[in-house]
Formats: sequence, structure tokens, C-alpha cells
Amino acid sequence: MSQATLQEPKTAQTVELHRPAKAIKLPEAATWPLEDVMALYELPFNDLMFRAQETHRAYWPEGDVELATLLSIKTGGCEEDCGYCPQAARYDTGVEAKKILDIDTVLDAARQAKDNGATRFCMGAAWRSPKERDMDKVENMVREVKAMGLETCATLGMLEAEQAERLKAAGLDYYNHNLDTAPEFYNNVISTREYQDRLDTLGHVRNAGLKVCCGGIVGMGETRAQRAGLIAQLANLNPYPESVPVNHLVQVEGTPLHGLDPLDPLEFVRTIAVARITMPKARVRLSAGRRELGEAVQAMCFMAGANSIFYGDKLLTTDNPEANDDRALLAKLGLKTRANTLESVQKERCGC
Ligand code: SAM
Ligand code: DTB
Ligand code: SF4
Repeated sequence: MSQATLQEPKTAQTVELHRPAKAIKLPEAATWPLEDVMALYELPFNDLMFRAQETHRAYWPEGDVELATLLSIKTGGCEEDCGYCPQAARYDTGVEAKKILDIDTVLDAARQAKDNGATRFCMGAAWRSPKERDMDKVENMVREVKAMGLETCATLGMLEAEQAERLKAAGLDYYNHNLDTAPEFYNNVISTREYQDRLDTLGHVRNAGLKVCCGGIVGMGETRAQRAGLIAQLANLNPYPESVPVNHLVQVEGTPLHGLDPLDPLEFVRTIAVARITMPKARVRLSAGRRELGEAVQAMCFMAGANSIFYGDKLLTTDNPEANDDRALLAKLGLKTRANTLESVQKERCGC
């Protein structure tokens, strides 16, 4: 299908914008047929980038990048079988199972993240779902991190409705739970929980009044149509997620997905662009795999509409670009951060 034959998403409405200075049609709560998402992927690269830039500038006129820092509050020993994951107990990846961190360790890490300029702090646990004995501890962490003036996010596995409500009451802003891939590819990657389980958790998160952080992984051997299938699933959630992490598979030795042919980096950039166009108001986060992508591909991802990164030397168990290198890259590209946090960190450190 060519660009000209793309259907307008349903319930489109006209909104006045500052930039560009003319009224253009913007979708509100749009629905995206799979073939339209696929048609975006199939556009000539420059046309896709142009459309993504148009959308990005219209919805994010400030063009700032959000810095979110991750901390693994409970590492390894997970009972699930996610084929990409170094923390699954059944794969021999060298990741040791540890106990949940104590509150002081978490608060030290949060303070350091804030001092480094992060605005969001995300706590991740290698659980299928949190047990009752964990909930009090996590609620306490959320309460204290929130009190530091950081936005809070947690990713703890599947949640019951009541657990989502408790996290909301403790001050949680976002819950991260990924669909990971298209429904038709899902069983190639995970067998210990169903796609519907993930959708159910997302429903509980939404109903509790939490903001949804939901994305997936590309480069797991899926086809382009399956990448489009993931984006269509995300974009058709009603409402679509406020935050969309797009992970590039980090191939970890010992996991079933280690040794796959790597994805063409331009296909990753396309995925960012399609996410931007179909979910214009979302923060699209360049997530795992940035080290492997390198600076030039990341720069293209920012052009395609990525406006958030995981910031800090570690993701959960694998390496992320060093914070110094990220600051240098953002400066080189002339990219501002949300609330200019890096600029004030820089000033404080040099005393100017
Ligand atoms: N255990 C919880 C769960 O699975 O919902 C939370 C943590 S889990 C590590 C969060 C997400 O990290 C996964 O859903 C997946 O999208 C991403 N992830 C894990 N390992 C990855 C890898 N090797 N490469 C890219 N993304 C990965
Ligand atoms: C997400 O989508 N990516 C992050 C976060 N949400 C929790 C996790 C990436 C993990 C990469 C592998 C690791 O470091 O263990
Ligand atoms: Fe466990 Fe989450 Fe890793 Fe799956 S992705 S094995 S649930 S830690």
C-alpha cells in the first residue's frame, strides 16, 4: 500500500498547533489497522523519517529527551522462561540470584540518579509476579523515591487488580509491563505465561489510575509483519501507553535467543518512527541495546522521534552506555533534556 492509500485513523480531529503553524489532522485515540502500520514500515526510508519528524515536532515542540534510570531491586532466579532473558533461572547465563535490595540501597541509587539528572526512577524485579511479602517492601521504596521528587516506575511482573491499587496508593506513577512481541510470534519466545495475562495486567494497571509503560523487543527473529503486529497491538490499546520502551534484543550467552542474526539497524530506526507516528503523545524510549547500536544509529532514532532513554551505566543485568558518554552524545546532537536537568547538573558540578 502506498502512502497515498493509507487510511486516516478513525476519530481523527483537527487540532491547532504552534508548529507547524497550520492546522493539520491529528489522530486522537486512533485505531490502527495492521495493514496501515505495515504500510508505514514499507514507506521509502526518507518518507517514513519525514512523517515521523512531522509528528514529533507537532506533538513535542520542545523536542526534549527524558532520562530514566533503572535499578534491579531483585535480580535473577526467575521462574519464567522468557527466551531473551538473562535472569531466567533455567538458563545458564552467569546471573546470580540475589535477595531483594534493602531500602537504603535503593534510596542511595535513586538519589544518585537524581543528582545525575534523571527525572524518572524505575525499579525492576525478576519475578513472575510480586508475592505478598514483597509488596510492603516495594510500596515503601515507591513512597520514599517519590518523596525525593522523582517520577516512579516499577516493573515487577504480572499484577492483580488489588496490587496495582496498592502501588498507586503508595505513589507509583508508571507501571512497566511489556507485550514484548506480536501475539502470533509470542509462543516462539515465552511459554510460561500467555499474551492475555499481559493484557490483563495492563488492564489492572490502567484501572488503578497508573500510567502505562508498555513496549517490546525487536530483533528476536520476528518478521517485519510481526514487528508491525507489536506496534499495532500497542497503538490500539485504548488509550495507548504514555510510555513505550523499544528494546533492541541484547543477546546474552546461555539464553535461547543468543546467536541469532542481528537485526538490520535501519529496521530498528523504522520501528521507532512507526511507534512515533502511531502513538504521537507517548514518550518513545530507546531502551535495551543502545550500546550495540552506536551513536549514528541512536542519532537517527532521535530524528525518528525517540524522546526518552535509560540513563545510567547498567540496565538490569547488562551494560548500558556510560552516563558520561550519553551526556556527551546529547550535547553533540544539541538535544535538551526534560526540565533541562543535565544543564543544571553541569552548572552545579563546574560551579559556573
Ligand atoms: N520480570 C518482570 C517482567 O518480565 O515483566 C520485569 C522485568 S523484565 C526484565 C522487563 C522487560 O525487559 C522484559 O519484558 C523485556 O521486554 C525486557 N528485556 C529483558 N531482557 C532483555 C534483553 N536481553 N534484551 C532486550 N530486552 C530485554
Ligand atoms: C524495558 O522495556 N526494558 C528495560 C525495562 N523495561 C525494565 C529492561 C531491559 C533489560 C535488558 C536486559 C538486562 O539488563 O537484564
Ligand atoms: Fe523473569 Fe521478567 Fe526475565 Fe521473564 S523477563 S524471565 S519474567 S525477569
